[in-house]
Amino acid sequence: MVAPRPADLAVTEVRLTPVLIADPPLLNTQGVHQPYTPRLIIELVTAGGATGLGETYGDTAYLDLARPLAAALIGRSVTDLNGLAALAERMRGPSQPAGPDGVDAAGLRGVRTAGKLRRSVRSGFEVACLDAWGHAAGLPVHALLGGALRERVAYSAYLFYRWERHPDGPGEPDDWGAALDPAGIVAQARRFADRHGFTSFKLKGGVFPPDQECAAIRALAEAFPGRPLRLDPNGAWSERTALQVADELADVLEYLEDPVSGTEAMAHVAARTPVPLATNMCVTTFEEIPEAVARGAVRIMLSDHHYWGGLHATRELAALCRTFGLGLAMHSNTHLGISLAAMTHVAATVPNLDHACDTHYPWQTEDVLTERPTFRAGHLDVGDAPGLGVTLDRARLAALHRRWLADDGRYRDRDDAAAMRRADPGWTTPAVPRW
Ligand code: GKR
Ligand code: MG
Repeated sequence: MVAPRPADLAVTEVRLTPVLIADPPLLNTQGVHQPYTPRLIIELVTAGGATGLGETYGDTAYLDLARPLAAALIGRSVTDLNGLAALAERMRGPSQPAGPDGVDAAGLRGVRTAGKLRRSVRSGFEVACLDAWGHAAGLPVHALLGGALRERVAYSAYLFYRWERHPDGPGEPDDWGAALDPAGIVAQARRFADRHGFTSFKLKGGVFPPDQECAAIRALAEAFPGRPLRLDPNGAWSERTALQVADELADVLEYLEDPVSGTEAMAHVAARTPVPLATNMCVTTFEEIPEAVARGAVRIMLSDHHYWGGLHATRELAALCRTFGLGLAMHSNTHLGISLAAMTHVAATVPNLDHACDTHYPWQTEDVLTERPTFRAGHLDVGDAPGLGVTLDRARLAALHRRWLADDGRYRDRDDAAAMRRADPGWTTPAVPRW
């Protein structure tokens, strides 16, 4: 293959397509997933005719930032990722907060700040640039990141308490049934293991009183002896409760994820238990790392390339984790196959990927790709196809975009508490700590 000429790598067109994708009624401490959730699909075209795909959050605040960034990208090279980062830092969207705007009720992603919004949008464009560059050069994205260190990436089953049906309209029904007790969670885990070969399991907690969630973890430990288990209540517990749970489950937990809210509380718990603590909530920016390290608040960082700013930022985070002796794995939110491919490529290049990555993907029955990524024995193959190695299904994209267009605004901004109020009109987002 002839190397692309620099002029061929200039962006000539950017298409932004917001979509609504089906989501099951998964429970978390803030409420329940709505029947549909927004994502943004980004397509780039270069002067040489290469195309690139990216994906990020699709809520209004992200779209408002993506539009000016898309316009500003025209004429720039897909290789200019540092320039993209600088450009994104200068962007302002109409609904973008000027500073910290409190806890992100939609995504349990820690505090949503203007900077984190910008980085989440930038990450979608960075992935699209890398995909286009890879197509132009005939190289996989992992090669553009320095090369894959492994041929496959391990993922863990992401177990959720869930209802059988949405309280908020029919959505797209599935055949998983309800899972509201230890037996239901074990049945769900078995199905994940049978279907995808997962051998480690994460339970989303913070939904029921902690003794019930401990019983579910115990039941998993009996059903899958010796398998790595994680419990993540999204900061819903007091320090006292967190220590009780850590004590109770110390022999079976791989780690406890965000048992309490905030770096200070995490540090207090970390100092009093041998169970490792992981986070995707109290440390979600580079600025938050020094305090967390100084206080010994976390042992494992759960990166999310969306809000850390992309695949290069994920590698920078990995380097800091190596420096400070912290473990690294990956967090996920509801996402499609483009983001899963991006996670897999970057994960393949990180030397210190110490734990299986999270993914919501098996819960997603819809995608915008012609072919869904397939888990084998709980892993995804990294592959050497150019770019991300995925192909857009235009008909599916158009159908999911039509759903977004037809929406009256109810689902365009994820709101788990609003969905919960359909079942329980008196529901308010619980104060922290909840237990
Ligand atoms: O989708 O309900 C959910 C999760 O709670 C998600 O929003 C979190 O961001 O999975 C995430 C986590 O690990 O905290
Ligand atoms: Mg988490």
